[in-house]
Amino acid sequence: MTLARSDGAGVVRYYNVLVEGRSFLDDVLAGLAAPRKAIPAKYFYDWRGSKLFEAICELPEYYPTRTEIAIMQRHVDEIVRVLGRDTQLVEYGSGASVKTRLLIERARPSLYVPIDISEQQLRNASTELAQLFPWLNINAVVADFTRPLKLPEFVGVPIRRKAVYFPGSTIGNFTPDEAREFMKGVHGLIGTGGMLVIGVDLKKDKSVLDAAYDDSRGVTAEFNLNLLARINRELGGDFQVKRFRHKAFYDPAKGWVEMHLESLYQQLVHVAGRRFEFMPGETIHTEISCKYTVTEFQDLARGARFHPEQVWTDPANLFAVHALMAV
Ligand code: AVI
Repeated sequence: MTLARSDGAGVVRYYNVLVEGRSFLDDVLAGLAAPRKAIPAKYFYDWRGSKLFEAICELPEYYPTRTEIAIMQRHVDEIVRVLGRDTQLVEYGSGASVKTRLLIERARPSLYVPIDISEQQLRNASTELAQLFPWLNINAVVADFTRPLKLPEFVGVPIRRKAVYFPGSTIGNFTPDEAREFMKGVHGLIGTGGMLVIGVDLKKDKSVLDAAYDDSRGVTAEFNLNLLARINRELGGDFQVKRFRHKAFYDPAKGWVEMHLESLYQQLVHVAGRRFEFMPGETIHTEISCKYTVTEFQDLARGARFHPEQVWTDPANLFAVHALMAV
């Protein structure tokens, strides 16, 4: 555990509970060797990928971010009423976002625990929050929340209830089965009586979803293709990025958006001394983004022993924020 304080700001305690598991290299080599090539979406977020994702959130076609913010702004007092006071508020994601600030300002948690895999992002966001809210106790945890997680024991603050805030519809980047398992993990973390406030993108017209994931300015394409550039930078790969194209579409039967990187030619690529062949039209599957109706998500939550307490949506029914209680 390390401590940091900057002038006029609160103290931030940092913990690192990253467990050595499969590395970026392991996952890329295994993913490219598979009969249907795939690389986990969590590897989008190097420094450049995170900047591109911020740019996606500002795009006219990418409605989720601004819609979720509007829901939070309109309903924050009701959300805080459901959460209660003196909570230990855990956030999946390093969160110095508008949504997080709003929730912290109104809920005034006894302890705020942001969790992120990127230590740099966690430090930047926590420093910013400590300056904004000098009264706030921050225990920041470096961890991979896509894997089972056990938090360190935090001491010295009165906690009436544990709550998790998981905004951004990041839950959609898991398959429904993975999402249920993940939520069981959250249940274990907060215990019976704990609350989960989670942003979930709603099912909607295919044309809206196709545009949201294949925007006219090509920012999402750049975000997806940056994965190949990252492999070149960090793993000594020799992808010729221009020989691939971004492909994204909503599959109504599956209820999710799929993103792929499609090879435009027959070509050979090397990563860390291994050789991979691509046929024209062959793809690397890079992401799914599941969309749920309110009832579908509530059913999924029940499967992880969560009781739906309340749900807030926007007038156009684009996005939902669910409050769920662990039972
Ligand atoms: C982070 N996640 C919720 C985004 C999504 O909408 O699934 C990632 C993203 N991929 C393309 N655009 C945005």
